[in-house]
Amino acid sequence: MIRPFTDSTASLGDGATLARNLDRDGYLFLRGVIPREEVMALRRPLLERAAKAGWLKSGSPVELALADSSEACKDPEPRYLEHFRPMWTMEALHRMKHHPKIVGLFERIFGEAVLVHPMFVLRNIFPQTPSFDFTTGSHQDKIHIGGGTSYACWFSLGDCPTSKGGLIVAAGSHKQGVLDFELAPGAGGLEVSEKFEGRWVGGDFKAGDVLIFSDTTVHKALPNKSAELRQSFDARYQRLSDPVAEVSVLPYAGMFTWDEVYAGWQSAEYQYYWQRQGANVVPFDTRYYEKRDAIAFAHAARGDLLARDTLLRIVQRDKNAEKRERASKLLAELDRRYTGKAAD
Ligand SMILES: O=C(O)CCC(=O)C(=O)O
Repeated sequence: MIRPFTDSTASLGDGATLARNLDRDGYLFLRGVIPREEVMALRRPLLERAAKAGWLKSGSPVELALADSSEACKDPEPRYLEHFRPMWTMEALHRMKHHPKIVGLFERIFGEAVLVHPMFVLRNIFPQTPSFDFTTGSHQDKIHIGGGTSYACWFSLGDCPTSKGGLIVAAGSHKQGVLDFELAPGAGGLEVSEKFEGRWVGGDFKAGDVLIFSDTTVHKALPNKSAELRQSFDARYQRLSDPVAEVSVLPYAGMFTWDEVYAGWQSAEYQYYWQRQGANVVPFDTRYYEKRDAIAFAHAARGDLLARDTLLRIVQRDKNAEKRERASKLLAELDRRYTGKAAD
């Protein structure tokens, strides 16, 4: 059962209450933080890109975001990343991270200067079908983000009723540190072992509503049971005085350099801004990824397809050449076994 979010909108201007609620519950649900028209203005070019990628039903109005399920794909598949790439470099999307309403909110909560993580995620989640499911499993961001304590700001690019697969959180789950996890098929590829029955809270999002949660808050998505592509945005924020892991100041998944990202931008205001701010960049703590990868290698050795996305991530992103090669071989074996083809 999912209980409704505790709505903290009435305390939007009161940093002390927001900080107290965030510490108590591990999340804040806030209505109308970003003006609706600004979210909708950002949604339009992203949907146009999705249409160009063939992800939307041809002939249907772009603003309806009706997905073409025969084109369903997901991160980190190469055919997803090919179209994701020009989306992620969009200047307007990066500018949104710095929205004064979001940064102001964190300034009030922290009572000090905020670091906006340069790295953020744009999600394009196709509807769940019998042959496709990319529902994000329950996880904690700390594993992927490292560094000091950071907080996610998640919002949907457009309205997102629960049927369209919005995010839900396990209230109070942030107090137990990093929890044990297993591999999972959804975004992020992991799932915490504890079920948190009776602790889940959620609700419908209107464009402009945001969900804030800490890097140890367990959260997951609901399945996208609508006919639409669910596009959403999640960026991270922390105290400027806290350390930030290198992975959070690099572009998405090592896909490009910042100079490549910035190539078509009009303004330099949000380019390399964390360097001017003097962010305290530290190495990424790889211990959780080492554990994830060991689990994936064991699954792959048993011929379990669940390992595939993690193997792909290792091949695309791991710094260790030997590990990349091992993952690449196992990937090819899995693909031969299940499709009769080599990995794409
Ligand atoms: O949007 C999703 O499905 C996943 C989002 C998420 O896990 C996050 O923002 O950390």
